[in-house]
Amino acid sequence: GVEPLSAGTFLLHGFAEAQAPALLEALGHILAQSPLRHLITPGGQRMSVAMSNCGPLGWVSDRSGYRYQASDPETGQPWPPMPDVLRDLARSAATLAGFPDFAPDACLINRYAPGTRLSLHQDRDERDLSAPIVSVSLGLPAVFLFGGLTRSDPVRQLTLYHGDVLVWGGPDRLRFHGVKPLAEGIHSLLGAQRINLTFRRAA
Ligand code: MD3
Ligand code: FE
Repeated sequence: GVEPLSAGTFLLHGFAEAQAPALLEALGHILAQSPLRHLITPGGQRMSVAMSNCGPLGWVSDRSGYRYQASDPETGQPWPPMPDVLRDLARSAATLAGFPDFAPDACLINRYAPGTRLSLHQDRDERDLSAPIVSVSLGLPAVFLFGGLTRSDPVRQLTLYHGDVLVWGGPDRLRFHGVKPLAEGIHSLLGAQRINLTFRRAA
């Protein structure tokens, strides 16, 4: 079912589970072209999450800032295309959550190994903040931090499991959020890691 967590946030528990093998097969091809890498923040820190992208635009960070761009800075080539199996999953989840017109042009791929964390942040590099973000969790469970519209607001914790899909939009689009350090474990399909896909309308 579609569980509303707040006015603009919907959890679709297990929605991606049946598709996981197909998603992982598609991801293998993407990551062979544009491998996972640890980006550098504008402040000079190496991110603990390893990232890549597919689709017309990809999110990158370096000493000069955060941005979306059409080419992979590691290869100089366009990001790999967004496979239909990924796009269709994101669109059907968005539709169930009340965003039938979602047309993602970027998919950020995040890889967490045990110990990897993502500190509290807002996603505000996208031009059109009226579009939702769709997030797909695969592999080991993670404790997700779900804050408010200012950094100091209280933070709720929510465990995201393999196959869970979250849709964020409307009044929740600019909430602060993050991920606690990933606990050790072995997942039957992914081994000792969690992969999160976030589908965005960047341009
Ligand atoms: C809430 N990723 O890639 S996904 C990110 O699990 C990111 O890898 C996390 O935060 C992860 O930027 C969390 C859930 C998520 C994504 C975007 C959001 C929650 C969000 C944007 C606004 C509010
Ligand atoms: Fe984020």
